[in-house]
Amino acid sequence: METNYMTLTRFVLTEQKKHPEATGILSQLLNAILTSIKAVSASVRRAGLQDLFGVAGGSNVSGDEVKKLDVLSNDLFINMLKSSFTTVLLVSEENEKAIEVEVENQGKYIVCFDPLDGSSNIDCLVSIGSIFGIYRKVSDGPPSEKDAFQPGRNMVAAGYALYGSATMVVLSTGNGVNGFMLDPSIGEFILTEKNMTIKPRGKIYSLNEGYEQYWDEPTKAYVKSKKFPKEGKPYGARYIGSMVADVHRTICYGGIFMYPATSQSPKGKLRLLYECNPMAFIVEHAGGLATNGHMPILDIVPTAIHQRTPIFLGSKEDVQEIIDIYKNQ
Ligand code: P6P
Repeated sequence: METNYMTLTRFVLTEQKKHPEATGILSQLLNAILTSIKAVSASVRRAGLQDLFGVAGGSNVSGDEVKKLDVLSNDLFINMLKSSFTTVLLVSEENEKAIEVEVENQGKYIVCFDPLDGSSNIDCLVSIGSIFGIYRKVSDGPPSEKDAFQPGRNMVAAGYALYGSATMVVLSTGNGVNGFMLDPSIGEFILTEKNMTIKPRGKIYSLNEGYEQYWDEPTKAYVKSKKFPKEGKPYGARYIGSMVADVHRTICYGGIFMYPATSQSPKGKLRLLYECNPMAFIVEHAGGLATNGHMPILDIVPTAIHQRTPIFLGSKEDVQEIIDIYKNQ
């Protein structure tokens, strides 16, 4: 039996000790997020037995059907974040408006999150996930959604939970990327993937091929070059249709994940604040790149909390290729 666990909590506290000015509030906030993730994980794993599948009725701002697990996950994140006394504003995919935390509960952090991403995959047991990004409030006075209009590069931390064959949290507080596997026997996330890095080039491209007729020209040219390379073997194609699973595979194996602009969705489908920014933060800190084709995702200044962006992320050399195609178009 292990007697010296490197739990996520201990890891974050150890990191915090390196910064004398740290107040420990971020650790308190991350613990609230971890508690939400543990509860979501438990619910995801018993959904079928507890009749949590199925449509809860209504739809969220993305127009997706809202499933019971979505609602439960969103309530968990909101309640745990508000009651951690560390947050002042919350932006959730499930809530049309930003949530201003009650004055008596306010702290200094803003959290943008997708409590359960990939929900269309819930009923067929494909891996789904939670995604979050954390900022400091930089303005004076009462909070408003404008406090969330910060470029992703301002984030102090970002992470995702993957509810797959195991439950894993991948986290960056700005100093590398680390992976923690949930050990259900002790209810703790244990460090299992230290200093995760993306190889400079992979052999996999990932996007929804069904929309080929709608892709913009750079995406068409890039994908064609992966299928019919001038030399060497073609890349393999992998697409799960659950962003957290597709991005996690890209970090682990290398290659590129894409959700480009299409004629049907000129801004792409994925949301900047709580899907693309956190994933871009993690991928960059793992040595990869994340772009909208023209500029780094993390440099985009938001103007709306649910705005979408095209995204290409993954291995540096793979992503640079499509950046160059956009540059030369
Ligand atoms: P499409 C899932 O609904 C999601 O929001 C992301 O997790 C995923 O990457 C994307 O949409 C899949 O979209 O259009 O390929 O089904």
